[in-house]
Amino acid sequence: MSDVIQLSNFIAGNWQPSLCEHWIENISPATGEHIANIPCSTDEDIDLAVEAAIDAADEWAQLSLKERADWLERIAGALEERADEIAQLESLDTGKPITLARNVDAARSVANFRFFAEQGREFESEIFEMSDATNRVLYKPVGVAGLITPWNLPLYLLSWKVAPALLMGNTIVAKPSEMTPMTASLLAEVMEEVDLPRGVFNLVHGNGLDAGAPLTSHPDVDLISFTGGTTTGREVAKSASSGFKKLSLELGGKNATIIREDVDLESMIPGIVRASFLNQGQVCLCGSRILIHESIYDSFIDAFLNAVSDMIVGDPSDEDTELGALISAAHRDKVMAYIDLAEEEGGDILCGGGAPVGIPDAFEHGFWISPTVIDGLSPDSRCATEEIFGPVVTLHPFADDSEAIEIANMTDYGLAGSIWTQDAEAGSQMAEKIESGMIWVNCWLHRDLRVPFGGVKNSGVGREGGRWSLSFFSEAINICVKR
Ligand code: TXE
Repeated sequence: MSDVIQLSNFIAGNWQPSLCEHWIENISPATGEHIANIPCSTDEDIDLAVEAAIDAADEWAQLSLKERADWLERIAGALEERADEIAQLESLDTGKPITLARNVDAARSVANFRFFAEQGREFESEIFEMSDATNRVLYKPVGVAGLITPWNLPLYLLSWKVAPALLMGNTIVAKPSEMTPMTASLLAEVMEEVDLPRGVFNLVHGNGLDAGAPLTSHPDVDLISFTGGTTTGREVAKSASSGFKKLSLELGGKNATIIREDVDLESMIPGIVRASFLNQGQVCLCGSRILIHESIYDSFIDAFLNAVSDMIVGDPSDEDTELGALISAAHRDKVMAYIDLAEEEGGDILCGGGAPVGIPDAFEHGFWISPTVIDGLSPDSRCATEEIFGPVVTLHPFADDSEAIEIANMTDYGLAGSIWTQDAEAGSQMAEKIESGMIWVNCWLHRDLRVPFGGVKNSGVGREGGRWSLSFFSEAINICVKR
C-alpha cells in the first residue's frame, strides 16, 4: 500500500484533493495491482476549476499568438526532458508496451506542443478586400475549454487538445480518463515547472458521471472537446447543446482494411498487422474488419496468421514486447463477450480467443487477450459491425471493388480505413467512395498533423488537426471597415 501513488487535482496552480475527499482506485492493467488513488471529483471541484479558468482568461487572452506559441515551446521542452518518465507512466497505467509508449505516446505528446507552436508562428489572419472596404478576420479565444479524454492514448490525446486550446487563447479545465490519470498529472507538473500563469491550465480527476458530466453542462464552459465512446459522446452532445457550447466529438470506429487482389502481400503484411493490433487494437483508427479479394483469400490468411503468431505478447516493460494488456477487467470481459458472440454467430476462431498461454506469474491477475483472428462471419454480423476495441479482427472475402466498398460502408461508424494495393490510383479512387473521415492507401496511421482529423456518421462531429484545430478553438470575428 505504501507504493500507491496519491494524485491530486491541479486548480489555480494548487494541488488539492477533491472537496468531498473521496478517491478512486487506479489499477495496473498488466498485473491487476492497485497502483494509485485519484480524487473522485464532483461538480464542486469542477466549479472551482472553472472559476480559476475564468479568472485567468483575460490575461492569457491578451498575449499575442507568438507569445503563446513561445509558451507551447517551453511546455514541449519540459515534456521532452521527461519523455522517459512519460513512457514509463503510460506503460504502467495502460498496460501498453514500453516501446509503443516511448515512440508513439511520449514522442507525439511533445510533438503536439511543438507542432501547434509552429502553427501559431505561421498563422496569418485573412484580409478580404472589397472595392470600397476592407474585411479583417480576427481569431478570438472561445473562453473556457472543457477537454475530456479517454484511456487508450492518454497524454497523446490530451496534448492534442491542450496545445491548440492554449495557443488560441483559451483557458482550460481538463478531465482525463479515470483509468489513466498519471500523465495528465505529469502535464500539470510541467505547467507548474514552466510557470504557466495560474488558472490557465486546470486538471480535475474523476469519473465520467461525477466530474465529466458537470463539466459538459457547466454554464461558464464555452467549448467541449471530447474523445471517447459513441454512447458517451451522445450524452456529452445533449448536455453541451443546451448552452450552445462549441463542440467537437471524436468517437468510435469500425474501420475496414481492404486488401485488393494486386497487393504485394510480402511487403504490406507488417503494416496490415500493425493496423489490426496496435495498442492491443485499442485505437479508434484500428482496422478491425479485414476485407480480402476472394482470389487471394487463402494466401492472405496464411501470411497474416504467420505474422500474427510471431507477435510477442507479455511484460509491457520488456523492449521486445509488441502487445500488452487490455485496459481493465471490464473491458477484457467486454472483448471476450464479443469473441463468444462470434462463435455463436458461426465464426471460426483462427488464432487467439483467450488469455495468452504461458504468461508469467506476475501478470496472472492482469487483463490479457491474445491477438484474435476470426473467419466465417457475415459482414453484417454484430461482431463485424460493432466496435469491439480490442485485439480482435474479422476476415471477409469480396469479389470486386464495389462489393468491398459496400461492406466497408455497412456500419454506423465512419472514422477511418485503409486500402492495400499496387495500383495507388485505383486505391485513391476507391477511398473517395468509403464513408469515413480518413482513408490511408498502402499505409495506416501515417499522420501529418496539418490534415483534418475526425469522423462521419456515428464516429463524431467536427474536425481537429492543423488549421481545423485553430478554427475550432477560436471564434472568427470579421471587422469590415468602409473607406
Ligand atoms: O469511454 P468513455 P470508455 C470506445 C471503446 C470503448 C468505449 C468505452 O469502444 O469500449 O468507448 O470506453 C468521460 N459526461 N472508446 O468507457 O466512457 C470518461 O470519464 C462527460 C473509443 O473509457 O466514453 C473519460 O474521461 N464525460 C475511444 C471519457 O469520457 C464522461 C477511446 C471517455 O470515456 C461521461 C476510448 C459523461 N456522461 C474508448 N461519461 C476513441 N475514440 O479513441 C464518461 N465520461
